[in-house]
Amino acid sequence: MTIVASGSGTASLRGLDGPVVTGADCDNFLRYRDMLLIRRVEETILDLFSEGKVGGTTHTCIGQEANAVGLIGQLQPKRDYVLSNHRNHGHYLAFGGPIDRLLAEIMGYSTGVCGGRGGSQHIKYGHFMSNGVQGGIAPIGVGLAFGEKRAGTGGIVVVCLGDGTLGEGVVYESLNMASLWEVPLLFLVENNRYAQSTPIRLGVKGSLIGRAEPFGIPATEIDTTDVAEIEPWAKKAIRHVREEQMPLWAVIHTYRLAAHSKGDDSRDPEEVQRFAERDPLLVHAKRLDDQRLSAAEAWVDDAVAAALRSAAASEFSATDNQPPVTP
Ligand SMILES: Cc1ncc(C[n+]2csc(CCOP(=O)(O)OP(=O)(O)O)c2C)c(N)n1
Ligand SMILES: [Mg+2]
Repeated sequence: MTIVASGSGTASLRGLDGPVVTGADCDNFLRYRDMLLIRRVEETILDLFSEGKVGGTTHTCIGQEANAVGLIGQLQPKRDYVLSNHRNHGHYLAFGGPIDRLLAEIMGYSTGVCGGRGGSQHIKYGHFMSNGVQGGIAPIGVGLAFGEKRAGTGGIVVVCLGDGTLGEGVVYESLNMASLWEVPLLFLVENNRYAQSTPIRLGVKGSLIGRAEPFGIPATEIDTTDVAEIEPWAKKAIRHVREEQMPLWAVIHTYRLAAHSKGDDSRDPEEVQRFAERDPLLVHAKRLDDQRLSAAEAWVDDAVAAALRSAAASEFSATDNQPPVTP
């Protein structure tokens, strides 16, 4: 295996300055590297939060990285669209968003992806958008997918929802319109079994996968944190939406290993520990030898440190009234 690492602050998982890896374990190496990068970026964000450098709040996807890499990582950033929610950093990074401009955004700098005005939850970069209002992105996704279908681009739209968002009526209005208009929209439901501090048994009644059936929308589900299982399942789901140009409801049963946002965790520590054994990084690391694991760690540390340097060097904050830097 050959690895060429780079320390550019503008690195992204879709960028040209990632490590060039050849050899039989290339795919496994890249999956691991990408998940590790998401983990380290979010740990950095939590550190920045503790240092008082983050305005507002932030939500990490620690424990759910396999969903971002396994599904969002299979999309085409120039053709497809991702509409994410409050827990969006992993989706953004897996879709190719630059690391430094995410960190700058979260710190309120004008060099952030939204000029420092969106913060952690409201991100726009290329074909990626996120919205902190639960379910707020679902109808936008329907309209976007309708437009793509009419334009004949072959692009698809992914709308990311949490289990706790299944109580929002707008999700069902969106399912109805998506089915009526036959749009290429993949509803990705990440069931991490909690909505803030409310366990799913107290917030969601009935079948998760069965919720699309009354609208005539096919559904698929997977219960795993293994990126090597999610990826082929996701490729099939994406292919279905792209080829049929029709909606699909796709549920991943997963677990959030960190707090809902920062420090607000009332879950049973024994339960968290049990799921920590299914940490996607631990699960996938078993497929790589020590040399490859160290190479991934080194590249990720380098990339995150460079991105942080680049973000921190930003001269202006949003309050300086600088125009946003557009992607
Ligand atoms: C319409 C609306 N109501 C309430 C909130 C506050 N809120 C933010 S995240 C969250 C829980 C969301 O749970 P879930 O959909 O399961 O996503 P997860 O946080 O588990 O990823 C709540 C209640 C919000 N952002 N939007
Ligand atoms: Mg949830």
